[in-house]
Amino acid sequence: MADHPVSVGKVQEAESERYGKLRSKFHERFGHDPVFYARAPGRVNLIGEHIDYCGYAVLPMAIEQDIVLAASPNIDNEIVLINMDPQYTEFTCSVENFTITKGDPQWYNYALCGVRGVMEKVGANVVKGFNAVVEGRIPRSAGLSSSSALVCAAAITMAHTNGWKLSKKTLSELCAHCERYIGTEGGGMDQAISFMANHGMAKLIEFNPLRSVDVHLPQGAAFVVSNSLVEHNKAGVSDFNIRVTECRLAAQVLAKTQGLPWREIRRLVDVQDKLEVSLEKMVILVADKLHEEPYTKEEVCQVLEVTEEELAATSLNPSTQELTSFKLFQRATHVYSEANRVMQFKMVCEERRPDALEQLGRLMDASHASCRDMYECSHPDLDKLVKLCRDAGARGSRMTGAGWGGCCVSIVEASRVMTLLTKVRDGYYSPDPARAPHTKEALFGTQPGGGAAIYVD
Ligand code: ADP
Ligand code: NG1
Ligand code: MG
Repeated sequence: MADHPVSVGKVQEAESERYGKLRSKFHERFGHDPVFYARAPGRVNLIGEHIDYCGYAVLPMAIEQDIVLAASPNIDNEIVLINMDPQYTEFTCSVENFTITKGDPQWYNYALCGVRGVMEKVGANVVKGFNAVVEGRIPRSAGLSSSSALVCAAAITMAHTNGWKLSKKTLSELCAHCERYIGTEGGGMDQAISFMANHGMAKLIEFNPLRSVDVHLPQGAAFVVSNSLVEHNKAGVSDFNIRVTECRLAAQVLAKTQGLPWREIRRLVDVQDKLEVSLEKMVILVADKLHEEPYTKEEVCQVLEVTEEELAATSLNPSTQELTSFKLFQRATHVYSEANRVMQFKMVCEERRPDALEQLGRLMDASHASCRDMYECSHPDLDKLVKLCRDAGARGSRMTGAGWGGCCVSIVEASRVMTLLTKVRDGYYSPDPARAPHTKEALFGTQPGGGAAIYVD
């Protein structure tokens, strides 16, 4: 499946009203109907947070909410992007000559990342541009991957415009690579699930080489997403890249303590691969070799026997050059223990044990605690929401996505979804006039959805 190109099908009956509105908007702006629609879904990560960029497997599922581009090739060699949401201004550039400014998370830059990624992959000299109307239904900056959905939808728009047939695997890899042009050093989970998702199935996504395995969730399990409504724009602030850097330094310092050639080590998985020991042993090794006190830059340089200039070149990224303090023990403990929880989650799903929901819930709770305490990527409102979901009957609850705000995902018996939704609505949204109007988009039950596709009328 992963090696197939994205499917091309007819606009589905249930979607005809939404696509009809997109068609009208397109017609109004460009004077003719769109030729096709490119759709890419968001995702909810069930478990495996902040470990994809350390080389470890993650376990997300696609959600129904998506980004759709209504598009047609144009003859002006331009990319013209308009958005159904008036807060996003129209953007036009030449397809042959455009720049993406790092650290400038203007909405159209995400689309340009996808366009650039496909062009680089194909390396064609003559390319066609496109006109597009964009409509997104994924809550933004909330950990459900609206950014990657936009990158992926734009990438397949560019590929379809030019008749380039690329496999889902190639698209996943190139989109993971090109979304980094926005300045964040993400790991590739979001783009992979957006392309590789199948209806009704979560996926274990593994990296190097990229591959995905279906995970059948237990009968009667349902998932509820609730948005804390605290927005965290990942490309606009440096928390995310700071964590990526801390993980790289933790891997290099740990490698040095083990007499490994640390300059060859980029990710925490590299240390485990070289030592050939279990994840449990890696957690013990971290506790033994790294200290809880944050490392200063001087100490890291001392351990690695490098100057600050060398450290900047080998281990830091542009947004972390000025950092002076690094929590290596905490970040590495989170990553190795979280990677272990992902494998346990998959095993519980495969074993089909009668207490599967309870076990999965426990793993999700432990994941949240680790994100909150060791990785420090939660937010007080998100912690409140996670607790509320647990008290409202969830078997387990955790923050999902990059964090520092955004959504929480809960596992619950399908028969208890309504009760959970009601209690969370009454406890988190209704009492707060700023939250109440957003309840409908912020709080919803979800099932695993399908992956990116092209549609025609
Ligand atoms: P997440 O991927 O968790 O939703 P990010 O901070 O990575 O959060 O990306 C959010 C950014 O993606 C927004 O600030 C915006 O630039 C872009 N984006 C998301 N949805 C849309 C949309 N419907 N239209 C335009 N831009 C969007
Ligand atoms: P979100 O929450 O969608 O911004 C980010 C990264 C993922 C992963 C998660 C944390 C990108 C595009 N996405 O997702 O790769 O690291 O955080 O698990 O950078
Ligand atoms: Mg994102």
